[in-house]
Amino acid sequence: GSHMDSRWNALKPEETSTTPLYLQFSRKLAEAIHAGWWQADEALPSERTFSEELGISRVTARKALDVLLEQGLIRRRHGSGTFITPRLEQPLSRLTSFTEMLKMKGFEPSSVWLSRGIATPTHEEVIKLGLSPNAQVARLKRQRLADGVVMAIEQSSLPLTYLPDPQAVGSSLYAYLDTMGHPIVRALQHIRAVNANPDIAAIAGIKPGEAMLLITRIGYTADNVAIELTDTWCRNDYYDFVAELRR
Ligand code: 16G
Repeated sequence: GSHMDSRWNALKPEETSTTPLYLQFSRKLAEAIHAGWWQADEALPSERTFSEELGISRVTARKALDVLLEQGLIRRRHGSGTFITPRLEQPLSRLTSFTEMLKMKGFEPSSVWLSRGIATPTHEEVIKLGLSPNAQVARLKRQRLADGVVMAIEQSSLPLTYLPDPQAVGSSLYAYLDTMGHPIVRALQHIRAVNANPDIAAIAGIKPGEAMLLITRIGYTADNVAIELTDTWCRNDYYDFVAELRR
């Protein structure tokens, strides 16, 4: 389209730069995506178009696109090209699990376990879960992925009495608690902005110090027992939290 014409120039690698061409191009393209040149789910120009318009080889174009695929900014779909990854719009007024939310939005959820086991609770866990002295917790830490891209890092703690076998949790904590007869039916959530510390940044695939939203959820059973304390570090480039307000 004509709006692209003026944009090709902005994507052209600089001849004087010593940075490899594919890196220059992938950085410029990432900036363009962040600047909103394309809509969510819109197809990017093809490798061939990039190569012809920018005077770079197809190998260079492909390598640059591979960098963005790796970062999750774009996705490849059914061999029909690359598309801008849409942001996940998560309603704030509904209680859902990651697995339920992602499926509802048409993403394929998955997790990578970083650790899960039995731990001595921190002071915060004792207070927020109302634990008795000497009580232990099941602690689960995982990467949460949408279509293979890390969206969030999550650490959950539950009283060991409610989750005696942390290893038994499958892909969904909420589904597991449902089957165990302790569904979470209500939750209290706090949301705040944080700068990713080096540990979280490394496993979230972002730079240390980058902005993230940290959501702390306390989940309650129907008997009003707090059995879940979860910290979710959400990548700010993938999440939009949405609430409808009325008056
Ligand atoms: C969501 C919840 C988290 C809960 C998890 C269960 C937010 C911010 N956090 O990620 O508190 O533990 O879902 O998901 O929404 P699962 O059933 O897929 O394991």
